[in-house]
Amino acid sequence: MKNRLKKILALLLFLLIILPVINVNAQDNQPNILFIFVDDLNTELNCYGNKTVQSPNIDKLAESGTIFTRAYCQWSVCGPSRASILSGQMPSQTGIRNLTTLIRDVNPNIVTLPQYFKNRGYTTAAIGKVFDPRSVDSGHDTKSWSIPYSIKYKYPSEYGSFVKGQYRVTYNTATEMGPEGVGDDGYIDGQICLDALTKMENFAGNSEKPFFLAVGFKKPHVPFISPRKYWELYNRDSLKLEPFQKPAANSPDFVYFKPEPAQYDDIPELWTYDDVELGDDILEPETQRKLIHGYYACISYVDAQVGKLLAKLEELNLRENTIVILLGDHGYHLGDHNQWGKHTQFENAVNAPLIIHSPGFGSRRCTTPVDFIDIYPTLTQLVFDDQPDHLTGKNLTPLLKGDPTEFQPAVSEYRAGGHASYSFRNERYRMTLWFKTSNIRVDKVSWNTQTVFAGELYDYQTDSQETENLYNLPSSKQIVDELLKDAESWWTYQYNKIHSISTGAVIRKKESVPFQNPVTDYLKIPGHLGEVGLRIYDLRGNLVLQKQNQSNSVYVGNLKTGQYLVLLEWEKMDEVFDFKMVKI
Ligand SMILES: [Ca+2]
Repeated sequence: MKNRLKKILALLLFLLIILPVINVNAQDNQPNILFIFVDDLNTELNCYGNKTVQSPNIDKLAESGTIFTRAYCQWSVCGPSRASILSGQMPSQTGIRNLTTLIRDVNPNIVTLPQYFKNRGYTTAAIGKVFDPRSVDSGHDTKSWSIPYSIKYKYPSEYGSFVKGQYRVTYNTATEMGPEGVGDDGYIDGQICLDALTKMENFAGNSEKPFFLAVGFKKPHVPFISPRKYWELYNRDSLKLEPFQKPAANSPDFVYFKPEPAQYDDIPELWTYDDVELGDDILEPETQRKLIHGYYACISYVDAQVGKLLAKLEELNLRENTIVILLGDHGYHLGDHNQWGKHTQFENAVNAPLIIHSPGFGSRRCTTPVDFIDIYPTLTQLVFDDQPDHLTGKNLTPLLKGDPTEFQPAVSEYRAGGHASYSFRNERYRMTLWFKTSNIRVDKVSWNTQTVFAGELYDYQTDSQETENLYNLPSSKQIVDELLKDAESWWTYQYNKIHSISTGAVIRKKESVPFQNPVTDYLKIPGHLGEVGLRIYDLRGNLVLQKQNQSNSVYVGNLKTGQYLVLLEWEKMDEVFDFKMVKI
């Protein structure tokens, strides 16, 4: 009897050890994954309704799959958004809320989406910008890829001196139309595409393993430079400008961001962080049209590369066994609210394209708000019928099938002005909450409305341009209360889930800032910090100076003699440092 029990136990143990291995090596015609990331691509695509933009290849992909019109990133900046998408977790959970923290420094045991597929026998490879390189090791998160990452490209020698440094003729301009005769392969995205085509051919020739190929195109990220022929698709004079170019009425001023193209020599500095007030001016219409023209040309350039990838799938007879996903990493403002760039919680910064083509699922248009963290559990569901426990997103396969499904609002995080922010988007409204400090985060504290510092509410049914913040109006109370209930339910789910998941040792770097006291004309900031956000308040709590600073001293000579509170926030830190300054 004892022996029999031993044998059964041994068999069970054997099965426990062997079964996962068998499962891992299962080769029952699992689909390939082609994961296409497009940097800073917003929904200004033909298939999303902008009939001026020429995006025929992305449109064709959209026609063959599900196009999500309300898909939202979880943080409207490359690094945090990509880390969140590729780990299936909110930025507060990944620990990537800036552009300097390495994901495995704070989350060593994380299993990324490509790593999940690699662990189950897939060949995984990344080309171009998949993770933000500032969030991962030099191998582009080495653990994620079965094929080592490389970014060395050879540009055609006949392009001559043009191909140097930035692959452009002029230096530090926001836009550039390529010279005559320079083709797609004269720019990085053309090279990325060629690399992808070669890899696809290699994968097809070695067909015993399915592949997960992530291709990250770098345009339409600034600067807007692309081959000439894509510029020639557009008539600049007829390009439409954003109709609403002011801050929303009753919105806090810290929710806006310095326009991104202002870093280039050909774009005037209309507003800076030196003023507390927002810039009153908007860019000249010709400058706006130049930027929009450049952005559209870059979209068409990337679209052409997407077309080559899809044509290669057809040619290799892989189309019917490959799930194709195309997405932006966040949206992009093209002048609305006098914003050019991302870094906000407004619709145009957090809404981005998401198209999923899964063979056999047909084609449809989905208006349900979804999160980018839903992509990971959707892919694991589609391929392995699995919902890994460490993920906090939703499985979207019911939406791919067209089944009516009720979801909670989509949620985007952000941080500005020293305030953590969560924005909740349902089919009609967006409610954005700004909390008292940057430490009020879903991974740290349980839900408490007492910690809300400021709120925004936009009703897209009556105000698609977000011209007026309705949050504090008495007439909004009922809808705000309803949205707060949804927010509480989402927060509580996330908080409990994050606290039930063991993610291994979490290392958080801490540094201290010495006191600066007293100060005459210049306030010194420790130089090693890199870029810091600095805000100075008087003792009545009025903001008197705000600056985004890359040097180690800030001019405070214009401030009156007296005592001030200084808040310093820098990329490495999730916390804000505060100290007193006495101006003498
Ligand atoms: Ca980006």
